[in-house]
Amino acid sequence: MNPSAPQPERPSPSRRRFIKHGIALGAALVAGRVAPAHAQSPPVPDDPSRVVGGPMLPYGERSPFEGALREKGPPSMPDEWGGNFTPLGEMLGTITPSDLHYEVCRGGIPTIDPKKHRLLIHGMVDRPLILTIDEIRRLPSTSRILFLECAGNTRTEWGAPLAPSVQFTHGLTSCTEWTGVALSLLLREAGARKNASWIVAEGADATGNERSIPMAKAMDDVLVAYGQNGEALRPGNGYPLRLIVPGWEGNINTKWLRRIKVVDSPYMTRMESPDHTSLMPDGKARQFLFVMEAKSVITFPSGAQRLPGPGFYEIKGLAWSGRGLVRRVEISVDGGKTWRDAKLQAPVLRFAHARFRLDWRWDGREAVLQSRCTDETGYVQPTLAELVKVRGVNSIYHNNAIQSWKIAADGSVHNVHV
Ligand SMILES: Nc1nc2c(c(=O)[nH]1)N[C@H]1C(S)=C(S)[C@@H](COP(=O)(O)O)O[C@H]1N2
Ligand SMILES: [Mo]
Repeated sequence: MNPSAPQPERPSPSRRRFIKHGIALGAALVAGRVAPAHAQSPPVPDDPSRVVGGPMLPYGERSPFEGALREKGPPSMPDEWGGNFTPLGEMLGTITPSDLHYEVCRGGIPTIDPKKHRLLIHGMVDRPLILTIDEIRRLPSTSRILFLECAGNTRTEWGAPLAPSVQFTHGLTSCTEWTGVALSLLLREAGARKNASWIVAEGADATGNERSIPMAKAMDDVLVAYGQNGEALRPGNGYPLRLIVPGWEGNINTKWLRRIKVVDSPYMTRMESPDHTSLMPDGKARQFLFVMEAKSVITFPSGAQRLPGPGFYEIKGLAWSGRGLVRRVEISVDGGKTWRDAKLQAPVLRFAHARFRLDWRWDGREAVLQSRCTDETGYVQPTLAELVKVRGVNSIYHNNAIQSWKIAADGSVHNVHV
């Protein structure tokens, strides 16, 4: 379109949308009026089109103006709670860039030469296998976009609100495309025996991170992954080989995978006894929780962010379920009294982060924002009070409660429990 030509009177599709929703686009531009396109001239002083730019790089880097970083957590969070949290408040779509994927590396990040690395499959099998990375990559492979979530995600929030931002309340989940070989193919190749009912996976790092996995899941959709977002796994995420167990707690996704033993009972390893058990109010502990239940969180506006003033905002967030599809996300701006359906961005994928959005006009008064997710099984994300009623406050793991963000009159956003 010729920018100097008179603009047609008909409103643009986006303008029509705002009118339909009763929100004038002008209200969104809280910083002041913007001249129509035909009255603007290109900014001159910094115009990068007038100077020769830098070189093209063999391996890219982001703009020096971008600064989103993983972080290990504020001083209010004990160090041993571990983890390098994804800055969820700064993530834009559904895919987490590999370099910002959260990390939990309990024994540090090992340096593994893929030429020397082997995967051993043994135990109750007819043909024990020792495979190189090259041999695994030669096998029929598949790619899937899947979320990963540490069972300890949101563990700060059982009592008083502890974490200041969505990075630290929810940043132990990320979503990337994983590429690998179906574990079922390797188990068939090894000739896993009929009476074998579990496998035990072991990593090559200092912790080993041994975990028992029921054979039914191992034969269903587990991946032995070597790829992440189109290239090899990042070292912190398991290079050169890891398990990806769709929808199940992060810990069972053994990184730096070196051994799979086919067995007939769970091995009660340290990581599944006592760790990754949840202490219930009656003094008993739940074990082998596995599935990450439906959960959602508003990433904008969220804790530690600030709204510059009243006006239009798009509420944005992420929802996921370890039981498959997210069906519905509702949003409340009055602390849970009334709810409106958010738009779910297509395509919504099984076991992946779904991006939800809702147009909103902030009137400048105090507001409490919440999101509530329903998955394909009909399960509805609980309030914290509902969760605590059943689980008490000593569960540590698997806190999927509704998160509340309070917007103060000055536009500052705070983590609150209502
Ligand atoms: N070998 C090994 N596997 C491991 C871990 C580990 O420390 N060592 N951490 C586990 C935990 S607790 C989680 S939440 C996930 C995290 O995967 P990520 O670091 O790729 O996000 O890996 C799991 N697999
Ligand atoms: Mo974890």
